[in-house]
Amino acid sequence: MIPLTFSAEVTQARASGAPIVALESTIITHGMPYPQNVETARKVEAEVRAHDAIPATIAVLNGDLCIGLEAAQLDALAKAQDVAKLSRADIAACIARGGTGATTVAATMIAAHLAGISVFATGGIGGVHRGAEHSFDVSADLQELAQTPVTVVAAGAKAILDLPKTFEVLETLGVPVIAFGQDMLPAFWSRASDMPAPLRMDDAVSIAHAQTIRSAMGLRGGQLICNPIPAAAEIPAETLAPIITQALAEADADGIAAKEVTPFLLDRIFHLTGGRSLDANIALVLNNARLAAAIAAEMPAKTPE
Ligand code: PSU
Ligand code: MN
Repeated sequence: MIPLTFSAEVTQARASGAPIVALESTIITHGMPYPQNVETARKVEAEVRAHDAIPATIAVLNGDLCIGLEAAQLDALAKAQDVAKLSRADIAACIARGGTGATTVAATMIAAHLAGISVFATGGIGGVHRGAEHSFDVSADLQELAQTPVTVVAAGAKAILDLPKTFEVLETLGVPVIAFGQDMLPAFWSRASDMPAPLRMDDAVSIAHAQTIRSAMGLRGGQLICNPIPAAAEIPAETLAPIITQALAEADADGIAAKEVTPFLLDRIFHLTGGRSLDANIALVLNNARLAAAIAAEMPAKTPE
């Protein structure tokens, strides 16, 4: 196995057996503008600590696969320009050339699993893009959920994606999609959607237990927990629909493709909502961090692989 670089607090947590929550870094470098990105990353880490777990923000820095970043490393990553966006396909090449890159949901799951961490909090996962029947643009995050045993806490997927197709693919891949505390799937910026959740759970113990049984049965892969945004922070779907339509049209007109699509759309929606989408995004990530800390506390202690 390649050597992993642990932050001081993650090293300590591993030694004492304290619960650890993995956090991704693409949300910092490609998902939010500076300085809100670094402020949010710090707040999310603090939220995990406040709920009795240790945060492990994951990134590749100068060829080191870092499990947990020191404060100065987090600051530098948030300010850096042209950081690579790493998924399953390119994380090893980045490490091999001594490069620096931020990890997507897929790459963060891979690194978390290598480090023996089984719970991961983020905002939204990648999925099936609208028009995927022509572009074939389907995020590698979906396949990763099918093969790497990490429970991912998200607020669903964003309506920039084709949500029904995203959930169809997850069903095909055999990924448990679990709504937390409600019968409907949440839709990122809104608590409700018109899609019933395939599964529902109401407490962290059940979620941790389900992952444990899955692994004990030899079923590969993780689980996707869809945690609704707090009511006070939600944006109605009607408000966002025309903005998403406009952002998608701009992406099309500008010929945006492949891994640039998601960051482009997130940036356009941030500007078109006058920053409101970002406030909601921050609130839901913090909410996901809290739930992930509670799930991590219920997971059986794991021997790092
Ligand atoms: N969705 C969001 N915010 C994000 C992302 C997705 O609401 O920051 C990021 C995550 O890191 C996710 C990645 O894993 O984008 C998906 O990119 P792609 O669609 O290129 O696979
Ligand atoms: Mn893509």
